[in-house]
Amino acid sequence: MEYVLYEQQDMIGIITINREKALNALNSQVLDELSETFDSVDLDTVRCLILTGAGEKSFVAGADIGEMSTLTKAEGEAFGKKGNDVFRKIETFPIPVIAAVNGFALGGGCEISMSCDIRICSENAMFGQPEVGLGITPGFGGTQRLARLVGAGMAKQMIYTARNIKAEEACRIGLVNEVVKATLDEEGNVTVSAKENLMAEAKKMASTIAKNAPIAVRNCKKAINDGLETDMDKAIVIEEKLFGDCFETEDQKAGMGNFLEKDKEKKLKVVPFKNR
Ligand code: DAK
Repeated sequence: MEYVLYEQQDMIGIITINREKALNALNSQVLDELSETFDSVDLDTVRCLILTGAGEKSFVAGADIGEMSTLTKAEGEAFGKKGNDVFRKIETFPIPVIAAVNGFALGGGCEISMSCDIRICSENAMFGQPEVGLGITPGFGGTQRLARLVGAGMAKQMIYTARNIKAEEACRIGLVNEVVKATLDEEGNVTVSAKENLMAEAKKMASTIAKNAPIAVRNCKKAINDGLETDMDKAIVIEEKLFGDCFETEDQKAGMGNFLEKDKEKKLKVVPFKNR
């Protein structure tokens, strides 16, 4: 693939949008390649994904403005559908996806990060929905997911003003969970870049998730996502069903069995969780 890289490290898959010259802006080809990459993830061996952008400067600087500028209404709609299909694929992907936001996350960049389960970012990250300045509305779910994540008031302020916010503010309003800094020596020189530390942190989080029971983790993702789309009475039924689904699995038997084991050694033994 030209614009998307994929590598698997143990039980973690790392997807990198690799169009650094255009600050990893999303054109149709990037969206197609992303879709294919997600489709090809080996769900028997991968338990958590990390999505990031190539380089130190930008995660994704939005949809490709050059490509969009000449679209007709029909083509704009088709482009919007392509993006929305990919973003929804990420959101409903069976295993968790962590966005490691390494710089600009503007427009479609902010939106793709919001379709991931968890966002952590480097200290130079910048988030925003600049669309109204370009004469359009956020079209890859921004009006919906931002309001759900940070509340309607804050989402409206960000979208109506088209103002970009820095990493610390994004963390304060709950758009990202954590801001990762560069490591400096005593003279203040960078010894490890923020991007490197960000990827190390993302991998640490991903491997913690990967060590837990995969069926339970998947069911938690589905329960949270599906539950948020409905009222509490229906949401509780969704939870009950997915809770029940965990029983009689090898993971549940081994997880609870080890805890109940009288032998202290066995009790603390890592459970050999299975993907079934
Ligand atoms: N698209 C295309 N190219 C981009 C780009 C983008 N979004 N952002 C940056 N680039 C390119 C620049 O054109 C430049 O290319 P060259 O001139 O070197 O060929 C290269 O990346 C480096 O950018 P700059 O020279 O501008 O770098 P600076 O450090 O000076 O500035 C910046 C960085 C991120 C502040 C600036 O590049 C910038 O403001 N970029 C645009 C950010 C933006 O407005 N993004 C939101 C795009 S709107 C839809 C669904 C969704 C959407 C639309 C429709 N439908 C349902 C139909 C989504 C819309 C968006 O995302």
